[in-house]
Amino acid sequence: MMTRKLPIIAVATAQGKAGVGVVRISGQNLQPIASSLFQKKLSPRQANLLTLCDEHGEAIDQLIAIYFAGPASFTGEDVLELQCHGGPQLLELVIKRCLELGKNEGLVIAEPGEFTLRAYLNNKIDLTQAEAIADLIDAQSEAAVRGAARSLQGAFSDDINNLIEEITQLRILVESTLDFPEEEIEFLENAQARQRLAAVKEKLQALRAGAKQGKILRDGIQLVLAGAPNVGKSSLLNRLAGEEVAIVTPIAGTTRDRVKESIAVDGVPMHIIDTAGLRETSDIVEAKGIERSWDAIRLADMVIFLTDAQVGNQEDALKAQILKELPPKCAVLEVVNKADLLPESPKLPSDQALLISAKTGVGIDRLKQKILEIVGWDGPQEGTILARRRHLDCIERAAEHIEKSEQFAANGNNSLELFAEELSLAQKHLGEITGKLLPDDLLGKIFSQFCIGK
Ligand SMILES: Nc1nc2c(ncn2[C@@H]2O[C@H](COP(=O)(O)OP(=O)(O)OP(=O)(O)O)[C@@H](O)[C@H]2O)c(=O)[nH]1
Ligand SMILES: [Mg+2]
Repeated sequence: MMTRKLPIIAVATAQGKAGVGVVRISGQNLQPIASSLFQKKLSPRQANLLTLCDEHGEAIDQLIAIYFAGPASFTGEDVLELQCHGGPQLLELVIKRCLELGKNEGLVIAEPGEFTLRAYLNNKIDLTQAEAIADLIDAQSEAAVRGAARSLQGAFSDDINNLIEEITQLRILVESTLDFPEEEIEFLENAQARQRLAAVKEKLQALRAGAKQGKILRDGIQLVLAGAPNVGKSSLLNRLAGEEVAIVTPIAGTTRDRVKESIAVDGVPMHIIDTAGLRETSDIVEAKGIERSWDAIRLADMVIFLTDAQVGNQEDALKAQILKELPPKCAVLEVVNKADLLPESPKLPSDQALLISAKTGVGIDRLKQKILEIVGWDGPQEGTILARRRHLDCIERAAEHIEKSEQFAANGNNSLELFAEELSLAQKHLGEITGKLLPDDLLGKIFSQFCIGK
């Protein structure tokens, strides 16, 4: 997929019925295909009302065709956009007819993300912008849309490129000094190398903080509700979701399978998983469910350990067991439920613990805010950019090399080569974000996550 040059075709609009459905073709020279489709040469950037006919000359659809001559197009190649009527069967016929008429030119169905991949390979967009297109389409909240749109406009790439440029300047300085060992220190002092390095470090930290927020906004939080049977996990899920998604009964062991529901709090997606109550059981079905509870706990970003206020703090063994299974960096929040059943507030198991009632809704808003606080969400902010784990990893690796380079810079003589080397490694990791220095296999992985037609 990575290097094929054949013209490609796909439906660009969503599956299902709609007023309009767009079929898109991209290739190095599409005039021959356009001519066989419509028996005329299409002028670029003009809306042409045309009829596409089958092999017997019967109309398949009347449509609007727009020809974008490369490189002034989305992919950088020639692009032919057919705005058809939006029926799934009709669009399939249009595609079939185009494939027949484009056979000589080698027209094939596009792979997922192939249009965007071509835009990237033809330098129309960089990798963060390509990712932003996927994120913009997947965005589930207004904040996520705005964050992805900012990335697509190039805000994130600009920050990265500015930082790379500053590191490059510093590298040039250090590497040119290497040729004059006797003047090393003085030269670097005069050029304020250390101050410049400190400035780079500061910007990198700001970038990391921003990317962390962006990642929360994009990926959201995997929140697992865990605890003994009957404490009210399913009731809490229903309360958070605002609808009856899980079955609630007074019988312990009601929930067998995981129940998932996503909500947005403050624009942040929360993917909540209600699990089977944890206990020893001889029931085979329940035991399977409990196994799944543990699986969910092992993949969580945060676990809400729910207890029943009437039972008191008798769940220490279970809590210890959960703490043992948690993935690194996963937080646990202790929440005591059924507050409505007690005449006064009970003593909570810890300072962080919260008291709620899934039944009456008391404490639920506080709980939502607490979850956001624990994952480090600073609230919707001007300029937040949607970011991915991949970006954060690259930024963190770059930061490590900048820290090392700082140490070498402080050592002065004899360390300058290492100083330069660390700078170059930091630069390499930043370059991976925008895709300037990215291995092909990783590129394939990123684009294969797109759907067809993008
Ligand atoms: N009074 C009161 N009852 C509650 C509250 N939350 C849940 N309950 C009741 O407690 C019982 C168990 O609730 P569930 O939500 O099914 O508990 P669970 O933790 O999902 O139980 P399992 O699925 O068996 O593990 C039901 O009768 C609920 O109505 C609450 O805040 N107050
Ligand atoms: Mg339940």
